[in-house]
Amino acid sequence: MEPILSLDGKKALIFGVANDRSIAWAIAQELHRAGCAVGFTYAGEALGKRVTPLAQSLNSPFIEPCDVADDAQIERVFSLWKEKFGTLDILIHAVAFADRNDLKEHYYTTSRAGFHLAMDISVYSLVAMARHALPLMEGTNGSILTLTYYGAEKVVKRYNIMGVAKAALEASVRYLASDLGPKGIRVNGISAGPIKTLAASGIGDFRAMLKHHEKTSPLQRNVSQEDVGKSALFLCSPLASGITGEIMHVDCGYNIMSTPAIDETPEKAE
Ligand code: NAD
Ligand code: 0WE
Repeated sequence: MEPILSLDGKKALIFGVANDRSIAWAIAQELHRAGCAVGFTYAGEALGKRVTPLAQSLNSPFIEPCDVADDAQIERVFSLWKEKFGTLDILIHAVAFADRNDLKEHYYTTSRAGFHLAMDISVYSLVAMARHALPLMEGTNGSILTLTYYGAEKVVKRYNIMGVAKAALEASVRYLASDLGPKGIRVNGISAGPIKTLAASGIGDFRAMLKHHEKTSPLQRNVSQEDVGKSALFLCSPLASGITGEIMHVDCGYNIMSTPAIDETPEKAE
């Protein structure tokens, strides 16, 4: 009997691996485990040293630099991919960036340059990638997936411009899903709970935030990269053939809760 989920013969291109704690790396491992060939891009030479051995451990046939702020670099990556493989089945967008100084204090202090930077790297990059992926994905039942966060929906202290960028990213998922649906391409997002990755390093009080999530979430724990990786595999697979334009929470249920009833929270068994 056929396995319920196989991506044998499929090809994925993954943006956003920085190291082995990256959410994109967990997604890559799940896709690879399902039989999918996985290609990678990385943000600069410094990261190339980290990403190359990881990619090689999954026998990756494609490892290229790409700063998503640069149209020419995006163009180059997709044209190399086209030469090498002709088609693309799965595109993973796990890229976000804002000026560190804009992730402190208040939203109203965001400069025009800081606003543009966050929107450019964290939102426009998905639009540009989708446009370049379109001719490679037509007729493949392709799937595009991005990563978002609860700060798009509700105010999360200090997330500031990134919350506004993620709101625009989530709206972009819906507009892209509408544009690309007639070509058979699905576009979705995963709204992940907080995870200690490079992008979460140096964020004040991140440990307190993880504690709060653990106490408040119905599942009484934090999400892992693997939780997100498995849900990403589902959304990119034929099991999700009827799902597009969707933002799926992978957050142990945190987003459904209102004020935490601290006194009623059962102590977690240690
Ligand atoms: P990470 O630091 O491992 O990944 C972020 C990636 O963005 C890095 O690989 C970095 O190189 C890349 N990047 C930044 N600027 C770039 C540029 N100009 N060009 C190309 N790449 C660039 O951290 P992560 O937590 O795995 O983040 C992946 C995604 O998940 C992000 O979109 C993030 O917003 C989202 N997310 C993270 C969390 C969390 O708590 N860690 C929660 C929800 C959503
Ligand atoms: O999307 C993110 C992180 C995005 C991010 C992180 C950094 C740190 C380093 C974007 N740009 C930068 N720029 C840097 O120079 N997350 C969902 C993780 C995160 O970041 C927060 C959070 C959470 C959760 C920032 C403030 C409050 C909560």
